[in-house]
Amino acid sequence: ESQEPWWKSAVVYQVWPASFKDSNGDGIGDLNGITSELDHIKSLGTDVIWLSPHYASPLDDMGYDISDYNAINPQFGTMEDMDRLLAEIKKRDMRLILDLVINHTSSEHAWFKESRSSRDNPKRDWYIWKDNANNWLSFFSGSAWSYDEKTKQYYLRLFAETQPDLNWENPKTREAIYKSALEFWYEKGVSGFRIDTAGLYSKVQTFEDAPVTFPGEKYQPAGPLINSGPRIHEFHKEMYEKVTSRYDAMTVGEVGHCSKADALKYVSAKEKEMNMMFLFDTVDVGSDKSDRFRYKGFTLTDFKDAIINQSNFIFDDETGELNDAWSTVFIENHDQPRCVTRFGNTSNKLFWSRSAKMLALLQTTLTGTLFVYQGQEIGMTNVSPKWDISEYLDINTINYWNAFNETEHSDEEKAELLKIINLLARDNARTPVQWDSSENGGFGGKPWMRINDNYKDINVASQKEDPDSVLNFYRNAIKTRKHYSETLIFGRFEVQDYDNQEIFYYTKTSNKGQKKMAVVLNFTDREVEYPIPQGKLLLSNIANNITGKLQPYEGRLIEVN
Ligand code: ISL
Ligand code: CA
Repeated sequence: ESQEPWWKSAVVYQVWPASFKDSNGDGIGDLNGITSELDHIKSLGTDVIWLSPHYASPLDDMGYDISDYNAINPQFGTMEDMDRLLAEIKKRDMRLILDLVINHTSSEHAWFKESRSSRDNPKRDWYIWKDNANNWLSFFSGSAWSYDEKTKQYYLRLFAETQPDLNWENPKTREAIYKSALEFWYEKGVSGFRIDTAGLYSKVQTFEDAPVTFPGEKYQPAGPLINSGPRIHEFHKEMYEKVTSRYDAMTVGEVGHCSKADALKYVSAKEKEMNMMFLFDTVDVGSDKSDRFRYKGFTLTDFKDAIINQSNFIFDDETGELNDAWSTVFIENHDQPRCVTRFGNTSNKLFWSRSAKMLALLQTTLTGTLFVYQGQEIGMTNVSPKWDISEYLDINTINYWNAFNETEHSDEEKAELLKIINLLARDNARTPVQWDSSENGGFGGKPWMRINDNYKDINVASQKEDPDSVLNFYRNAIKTRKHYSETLIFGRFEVQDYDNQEIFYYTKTSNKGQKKMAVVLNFTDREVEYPIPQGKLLLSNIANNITGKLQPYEGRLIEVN
């Protein structure tokens, strides 16, 4: 669509640097490794690369704990490497967006070191210091407050102990954030940001206890006391007005959960805050919103609801026409398990390949800006359930497991939690990308995190030239998406046969009324008889042998007119 901004039809590929590719053999992915694989990224149909944090950091939360916004983590490379990466991205007609982590810094950041040095330090108020802690639960288990011996006060840290929350109430703090975290990089030529924890900056200033969500627990999710708080839209408007509006930028905020009305406050164009946001309806399906490891499972209708919620706020309730807001399409990122394990079937090679492609068909036919996470394009899977808990390295997983073990549990309860961890832990997305079948999967030196055991079967090299591979299916599906953009990227989305627990059937209709398409996906491991809409088959994950029945995990895109 020529009148639409470029970022609406863009395909974004997310790179998580520590595990993408290691160019110097130290076992840690790096910027030069990314530069060396830009042709692979481009070959997918990528327009934008989103780079997860590359900044100086102790890596307690793998870079989401930044100690200097204007320096590169030496383990990932140098500023020259960054300049070269950016130049090579532009050479290939792609753009780069960075991660904007501004709810908190690392406790190693100079601002926090000053802030904690004395109660009357000019930067004391740049963070949130109190004489008493309340009952707020950290996203990484336990209390959200840490006691500082030296000045005898508590500081708020919604994530790890080493991730103190910045005080957005102080205008000087906000100015400093805009200058060092945003302007510096815009001036270098990046095209925007993925805004980390974009809903958390405005805390209810009474700092009162949160109501009980989890009975019997000492700490409780702070919920609306920290999410989309009283001044959140004022802060985003200011950031937009003072910085973002001066650039041709793409911004995508990580918001998580919110109502349709609240969603529009963030992403309606006239609000001038951000372009689009990530909602977690799909990735949190089956889990408690405040604790993913409290997992109950879900039905296909729950899954359909989740997909609906992630985009319905961009359509006018009455006319069905697009309004001035925009949404995202994603099913994986660095905080999520692998979609083929979670929503597909990895029990045998045929089901693995077909269900990975079925999920690709789902993703490439939904309305919004499409995001693909590294390794998703080759159907990388969760780690083996046989992995010992000590192989998991993510602070989120480790803290949760330790907190759980502070109280007595039966062997059964322990085994149950380990199963859920294996299904849902962030570690699943963080194993090294599987480039080929050589030692360490072609990633580089002995990786900092154990590579997935299946790298000999699932890797880029073996899929590159195979026309039936998951990788080539993604490439084709993205081509199809761009070719029929009016319908697939911008079209109206309507779920049909909502109550069906085996088949996910929806239609996409161009707002200009020219094309109507049907997508039919069999989410079961069985052959299913189904009245498949008639029309021209545009894409399918079964090369031949198309019949009147749907094969296990079969998916079809049909032009119905
Ligand atoms: O993954 C989660 C814990 O199970 C989420 O609660 C996650 O922490 C939340 O979505 C915020 O995520 C972002 O900020 C975190 C960082 O750890 C995540 O990697 C990042 O995506 C703190 O910066
Ligand atoms: Ca390296």
